[in-house]
Amino acid sequence: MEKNYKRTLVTCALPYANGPVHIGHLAGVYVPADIYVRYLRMRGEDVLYVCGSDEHGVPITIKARQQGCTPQDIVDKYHKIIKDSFTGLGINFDIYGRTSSEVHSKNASEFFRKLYDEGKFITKESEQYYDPEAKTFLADRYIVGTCPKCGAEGAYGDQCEKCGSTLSPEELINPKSKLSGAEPIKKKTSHWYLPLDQYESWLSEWILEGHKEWRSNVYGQCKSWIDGGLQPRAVSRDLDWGVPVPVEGAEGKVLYVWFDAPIGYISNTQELLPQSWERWWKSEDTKLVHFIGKDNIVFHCIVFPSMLKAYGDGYILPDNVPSNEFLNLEGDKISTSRNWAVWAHEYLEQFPGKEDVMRYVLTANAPETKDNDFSWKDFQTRNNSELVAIFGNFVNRAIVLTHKYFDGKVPARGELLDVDRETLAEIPVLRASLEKNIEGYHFREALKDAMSIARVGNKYISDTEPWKVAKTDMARTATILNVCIQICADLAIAFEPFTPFAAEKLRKMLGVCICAGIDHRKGEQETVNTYKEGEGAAIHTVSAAAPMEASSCPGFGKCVCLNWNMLGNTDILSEGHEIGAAELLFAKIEDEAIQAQLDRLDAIRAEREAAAKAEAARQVAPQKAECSFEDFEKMDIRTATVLEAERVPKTDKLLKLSIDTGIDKRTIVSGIAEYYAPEDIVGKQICILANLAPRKIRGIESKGMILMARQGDGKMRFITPQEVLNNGAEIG
Ligand code: B3M
Ligand code: ZN
Repeated sequence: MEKNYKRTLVTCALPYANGPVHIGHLAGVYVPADIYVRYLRMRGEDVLYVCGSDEHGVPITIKARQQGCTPQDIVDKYHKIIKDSFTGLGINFDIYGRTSSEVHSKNASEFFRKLYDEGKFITKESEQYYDPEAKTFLADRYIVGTCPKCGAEGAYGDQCEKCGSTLSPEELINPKSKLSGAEPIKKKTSHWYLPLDQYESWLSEWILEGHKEWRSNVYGQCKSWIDGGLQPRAVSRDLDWGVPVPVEGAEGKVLYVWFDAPIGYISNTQELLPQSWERWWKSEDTKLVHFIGKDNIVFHCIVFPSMLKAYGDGYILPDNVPSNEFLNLEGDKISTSRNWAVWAHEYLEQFPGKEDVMRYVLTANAPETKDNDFSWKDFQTRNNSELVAIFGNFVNRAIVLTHKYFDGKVPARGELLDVDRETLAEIPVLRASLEKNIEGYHFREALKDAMSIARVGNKYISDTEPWKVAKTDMARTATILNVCIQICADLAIAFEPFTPFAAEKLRKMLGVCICAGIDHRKGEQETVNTYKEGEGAAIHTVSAAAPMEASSCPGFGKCVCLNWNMLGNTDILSEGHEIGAAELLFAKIEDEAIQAQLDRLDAIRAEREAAAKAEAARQVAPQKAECSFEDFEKMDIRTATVLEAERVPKTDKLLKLSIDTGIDKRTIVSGIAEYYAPEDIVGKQICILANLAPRKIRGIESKGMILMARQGDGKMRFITPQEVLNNGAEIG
């Protein structure tokens, strides 16, 4: 049932501060969330937008160890990189907090303590791996060994990165502690568990009955968890990095990262709004929406809600949990450890001024219903033939012509013809569709609607040809350009959620701004996207680095303030309104820029393939079953010399060799063409198995076998006596 909410709290999954964010993160979580928030803000709704770094968890401690620094150093470094990436892309949270903060530590601690005091946890003793040398329990990630599935070395206790199998430490062959190299032993330890089984029927009713409208991937995962039967889940760990378990006798134990991280949403809200945070978390009038990646579904739909339910005290539950599938890169899974990614901070450096292009492409290609692929060619095409050729081109023509014929003032509109009326009538229809799509979390479709407005404009100006009409009929030209300018204003509104930098540029060109609750004309100044208690949603001009001052608003004094409700009005800008100079909204992306990216990825791929080959070369086949001396003696192995060699026609692998065996001269066909060229082996002394039963290979009788040494990667070499001997010398 649609509820009437008064405000919306939007959270984005807290990125782990153990590495930068990449396009997969952006497409999955942050870009869609930002579209949603910007849209609501333009509607003048009360929105709070919360995110922050997730600074606990084992991967951070491992990274610190690898780099010889402290976990705090790691999170400090990546917190800044991630935060700056978001800002650079126009993703301006009201707060971007940290789970290593004081506020959070206190809050998460209290949260645990209340559940503990009220007996909401059970304790269980279990056997965990322990490093007897380092004298510490080992998280699964700290145990490495041989993968039982694919035989790769260095598989982790929870996963083999080589073959992707999920593992448990028990399955590893030859498990070793990553800390000391010692063989881990099992040791008893006790932990607190949240008995999820007790929340099963409540969850089932709330989600499976009550939220059938959730995306099918989210609903489906919840259903399979609940149908599979929920188990108690440990909420503490033996680790020295995290929020300490606030209970006597819990030395060396911290809260499990997935227990403390979602509480981080609450802590960050508290940090921003110490007085009024509860309004956002404990009021039925608040709509809570969690934007997350698909690997986070169970934590946000099952675990965190159960924690909140256990806590009581009026905490609200999410109204929706939009979650995307994964984005691939050039046909391959994005992987941090394999460096197969486009990193947000690098993109911002390499493509300055193109923040919107990435936002646009990631939305147009969003993996909303299935995994999707990002390719640089597609990126270029979408920029050049959509943003530049449709949106940018239309706006440029409209504004340039308005300057050329009407001195940069919105011309008077005369009588409307059918084509004008029909064109203008399309906008409200697209607006309705756009709204429905954004509100239903279908951002790809919503973007298509926005782009359709630009297509409508582009078609209109091409069909009506004001540059030709101007030669004969200025009044008609005025009407056409008036309509065009209205459509430009529509675009400035409709694209604000998707391409905020271009929308801002367009607003400047049109001499307008956007306001939601703040009136520039009174000279009020508002810092961008900083939520002020009691004042409604913040505004607009987007760049947090340079918040716009009222007096620098191009419309200051005679301001036209756009808001969402004006989208599709036929008179957004009235006759005589002065517009600014034309500027290009988007620039073409040339082949060289794309090629540079493809080259970078090719280099990474080549490096990876070389490493995989080297690894394969190191693999040694296990020893064969025992054979008797008599078995061995049956084999007649001799030295021999290659007299002639030629390729066997129509084959890639076979060489036909003529051999002097000392006993006779004979022909042997051998599969070594990949490793030796015929001209290089004539005259070489080798070893052969002389008494192998003759076989016909490709119609050639082959008598005997050339003995070769073969590596794990397939590379082969002759076996040659250390000094040249007579042919026919026996080996054994
Ligand atoms: N840091 C996992 C992730 O980035 C995690 C999200 C926490 S949200 C409370 O996939
Ligand atoms: Zn494996």
